[in-house]
Amino acid sequence: MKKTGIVMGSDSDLPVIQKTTAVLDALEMPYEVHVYSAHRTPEEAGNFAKTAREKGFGVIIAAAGMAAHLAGAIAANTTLPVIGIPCKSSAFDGMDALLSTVQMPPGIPVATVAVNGGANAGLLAAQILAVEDAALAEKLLAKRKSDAAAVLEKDQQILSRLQDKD
Ligand code: RP5
Repeated sequence: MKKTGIVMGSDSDLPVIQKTTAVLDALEMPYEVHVYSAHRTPEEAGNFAKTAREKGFGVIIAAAGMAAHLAGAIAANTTLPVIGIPCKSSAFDGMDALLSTVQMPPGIPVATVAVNGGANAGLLAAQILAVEDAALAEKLLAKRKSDAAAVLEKDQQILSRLQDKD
């Protein structure tokens, strides 16, 4: 299976990325995590993107907050699919990072997930790689089924709790 590259702009973004790695661990997907910033270490971020395909990566997840140019800067340097996670910082509730990540100009796409959407970034990476990987697609299907079963279980619990009050 191809690796998932994960890049965060700062180690302060780690709590968001831990949601991503939890998903990838559960799906037994190989990944590599780096701290590279579009602004503080632009050369390292660019080099990672430029060499990612030959190093066996199939998709890259980039998480950053504030003026979040990391996902776009990574995408500018590779034709691998890039998933952007806008991270919430103290100002603007993450709207700054959301707009910086999602508003890419035509030609350089970034598939942007929700603010702090680390789990969905992992799932989207899995779905991209599962296009060519039937075993991974099966695992995704099994997860959907168990997630749905958990919701229906909660439905029953709420139903009986409210009925008990009557
Ligand atoms: C961004 O600036 C990082 O992705 C982080 O979300 C934000 C703040 O970085 P630190 O000052 O915590 O290193 O580049």
